[in-house]
Amino acid sequence: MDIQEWEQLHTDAFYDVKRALPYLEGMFVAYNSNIDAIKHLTKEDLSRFIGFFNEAEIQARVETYPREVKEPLDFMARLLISMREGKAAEIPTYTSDTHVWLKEHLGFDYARMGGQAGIISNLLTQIGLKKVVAYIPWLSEEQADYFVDSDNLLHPKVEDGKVVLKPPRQAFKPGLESKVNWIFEYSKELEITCGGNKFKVPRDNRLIISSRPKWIRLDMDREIYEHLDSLFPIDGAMLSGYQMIKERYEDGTTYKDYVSHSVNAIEKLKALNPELRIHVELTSIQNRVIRKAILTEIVAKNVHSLGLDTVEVANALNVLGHEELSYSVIRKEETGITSLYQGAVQLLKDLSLERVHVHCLGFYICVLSKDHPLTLKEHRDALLFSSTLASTKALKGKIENLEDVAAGLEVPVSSKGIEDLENFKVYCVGKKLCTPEDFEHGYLYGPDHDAVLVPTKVVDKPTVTVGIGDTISAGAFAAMLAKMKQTQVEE
Ligand code: 8BR
Repeated sequence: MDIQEWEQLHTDAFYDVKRALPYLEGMFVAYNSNIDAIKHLTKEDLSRFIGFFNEAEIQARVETYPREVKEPLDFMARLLISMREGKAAEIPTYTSDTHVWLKEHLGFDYARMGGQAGIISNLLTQIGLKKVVAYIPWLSEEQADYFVDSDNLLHPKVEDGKVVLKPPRQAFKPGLESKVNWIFEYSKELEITCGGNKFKVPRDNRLIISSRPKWIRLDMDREIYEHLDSLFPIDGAMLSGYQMIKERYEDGTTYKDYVSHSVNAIEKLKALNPELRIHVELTSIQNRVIRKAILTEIVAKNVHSLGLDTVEVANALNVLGHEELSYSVIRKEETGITSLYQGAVQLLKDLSLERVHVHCLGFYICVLSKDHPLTLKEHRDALLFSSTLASTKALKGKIENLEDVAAGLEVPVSSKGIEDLENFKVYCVGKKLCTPEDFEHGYLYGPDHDAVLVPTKVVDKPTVTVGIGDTISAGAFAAMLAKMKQTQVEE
């Protein structure tokens, strides 16, 4: 299909999914949200910043490649590494000292909702789902302000031993501190001189210092767990934030406690509605023990759908014992897309999933189990709908309602994405996964799975890049569920 046809399919899919969304009763979204403090770094900021340190000490710290920010010098070192390579990075900090220091020495340009569950809740609310139930175990008063103020967004609150659903601004826990992440964005071509070294930033990217206060637990309040039925009716759950689980806590609990609580919550949700679909949104998880536990104990067998990007596919394959495939996904050579597809199929099988949605710049791959209830055309519509949402987000920085998304429809489909997919055609036809005609439609039929491949809309000069992955996964998952509900009702 040529680019014009893909444009038309995007438009048709958008209006089709828009008609299906009202069939959804509700979506549960947990666990993580935070406040993102954003600073776009200028040349002046950087030289002022480097000036706070001894340049030889910065270089020495760069050599040690700190994996955690314990003091400001660790941050400085990782910022330089990220900028030198133009590579996004996310590093944890467990103390609030870093936050205080950054606020005093650098400050931020603006703040916004951060964290996958926070972003997804707001998005689903704004695209008009009937009911979104967000659950953030550490909802502070300040954090609650970053949730959209709208009747269709609710949060459980324990009142007189009962669980009631209230707008987040009436459901926060008084006295809690807020979790504030810092996002340092930098632009291509920025010149850096430090400790006698000089380099130019190769591409726009970002470094995130993610705050992990010691008291935070990825868990569900007992009363809410006991009364999960109060959240219903819901058709789906989008769960994320598991990367925040630590191996050990000072109070003697370990990751095993939180993994098993999470599984219990999933089991209970499914028991309350056996038709309910559960999606887990992955992000980079540095700790391999945690990464493996999340995949093999929470995701495998308990969950239906997984959303992730290329790097996360490689990371997941790596801990599941597929090192070679993992390296060929990450190397991104010409055969990169073939490895990515094989990797997604491997994840579908290893984790007994119904759906694996991989988003890349310019195309998405969605691998499906054979028994999935929708047609490949309906899955394709769900992906195209999310591509339009993503382009709106990249273009405008936000999506306030479905009318805003008209702007996204004007964004052109990526010709590079079409070209990347075209390079994959020979493999697919050769392996008898499809006929050349099926491939044109984006449909593959494997021996034990199906798949949909679509080129997507890409904004040339995006306003933001943070949160687009979550927007893609949430948009596609909600669209898919809506189509499932619509089909059930109309049958
Ligand atoms: P992660 O943050 O999870 O990596 O997801 C980012 C996703 O955003 C990419 O996979 C890509 O699909 C999408 N994206 C990016 Br990055 N820049 C974009 C742009 N300019 N236009 C549309 N989508 C974009």
